[in-house]
Amino acid sequence: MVGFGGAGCRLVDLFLENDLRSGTIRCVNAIAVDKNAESLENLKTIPASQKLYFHPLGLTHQEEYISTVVPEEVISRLQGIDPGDIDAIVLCGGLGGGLVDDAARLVAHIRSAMIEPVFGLFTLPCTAEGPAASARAGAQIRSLKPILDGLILFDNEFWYPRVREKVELRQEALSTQQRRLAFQKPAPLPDIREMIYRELNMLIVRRIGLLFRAGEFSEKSGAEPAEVVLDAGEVLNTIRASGFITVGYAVEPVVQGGVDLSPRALLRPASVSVDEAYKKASRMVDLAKRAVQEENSVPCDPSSARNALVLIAGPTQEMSMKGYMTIRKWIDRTVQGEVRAGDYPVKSSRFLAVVIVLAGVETIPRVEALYSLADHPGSLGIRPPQSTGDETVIVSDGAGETNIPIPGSPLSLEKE
Ligand SMILES: Nc1nc2c(ncn2[C@@H]2O[C@H](COP(=O)(O)OP(=O)(O)OP(=O)(O)O)[C@@H](O)[C@H]2O)c(=O)[nH]1
Ligand SMILES: [Mg+2]
Repeated sequence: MVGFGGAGCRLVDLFLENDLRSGTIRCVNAIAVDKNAESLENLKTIPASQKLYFHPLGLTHQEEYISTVVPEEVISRLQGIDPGDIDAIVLCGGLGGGLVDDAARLVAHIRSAMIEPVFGLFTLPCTAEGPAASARAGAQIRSLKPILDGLILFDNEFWYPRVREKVELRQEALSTQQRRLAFQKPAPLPDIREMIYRELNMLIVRRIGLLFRAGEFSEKSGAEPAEVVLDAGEVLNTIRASGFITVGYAVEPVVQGGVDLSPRALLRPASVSVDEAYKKASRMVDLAKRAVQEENSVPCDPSSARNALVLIAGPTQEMSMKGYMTIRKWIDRTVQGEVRAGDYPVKSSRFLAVVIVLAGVETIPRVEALYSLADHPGSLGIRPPQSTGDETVIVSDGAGETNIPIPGSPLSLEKE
């Protein structure tokens, strides 16, 4: 994974942290690219050798940002990884931010140097960040979508209100606790913006990290065997369709141990266990519906998707074959192309999760709104792009001079 800018770097750092914590098999290699030294410094998990700092040129406004990122440096890090270990390269970033333009530029370089598929994982900005950020995001999607093997989107705007409520409650609880311990010097409360970003990032990592691991586990031994195996190749083939990729994820706690061996349970008539089987099946179906309809990374109409991938994760005894078949049938009828499905048994888990990836989604209402801002910048007081994207600037990076193109879509607002 290659993170660009504040959002992208925080995301890949969390992906790596999650990967290191989740067991013995490593699925993620992370590289962070930024022009903000402090932001890079704050990353906790990515080793210093994988943090690439590119000096900004000292310009103040977003629209004047001129890239100094040297693609060859990123590529040499990627080429340092054993090629057999790379299933795909995933570029991460926050749409609307400056560094995403560098991600787009890097793709062409990767294509000429490497053969692995290149995916994007990008966040959509909140409306409150202003029309300029939205317009920039729209223009960036337009430039990224055609050059990637797949573009996974996560809508900050959709998830922000839910996360904010949770974070505010936690903040409130913390300050109440501090008031109670009034005799102690209060520790500074964590920054609410940072907490919200961290929560949003956790939502992203939980969804997508599971997919990475499902593919890896079935290939390499050591895990509980899956009933229906998904491998990394299958995951990639399904999501490698033109159009966008969304990832729905719903989770529910389950009773650990699963089987109830109490005397009362053993004396129960057989119809009770039929009832339990029904409950397990309908719990899985409900989770699947929630994943698509309420907890998708970006809301969209599932029938506009080309392919889909269904993954059930959790303790095997909490899964239901009937539930699995029902979900499969529903998704089969909903999408137009291929559906792949599998399970990822995690014996020790206290949760059952359903992940539904929709790929090749052609229209997403939120993206259409961003496009229309990018296409009609004049109506919002946004200056139209002044650069054709073909211009270059010569930058000296110590090792010599590099010819660097000026970002292609420098939309700017008179007043942000
Ligand atoms: N989910 C999530 N979104 C973020 C995070 N940080 C920023 N964003 C979003 O991403 C957009 C781009 O922000 P950054 O990634 O900080 O921007 P940048 O690429 O570093 O570019 P500059 O603005 O030039 O510093 C913001 O407008 C937010 O919408 C994060 O940690 N998580
Ligand atoms: Mg930044």
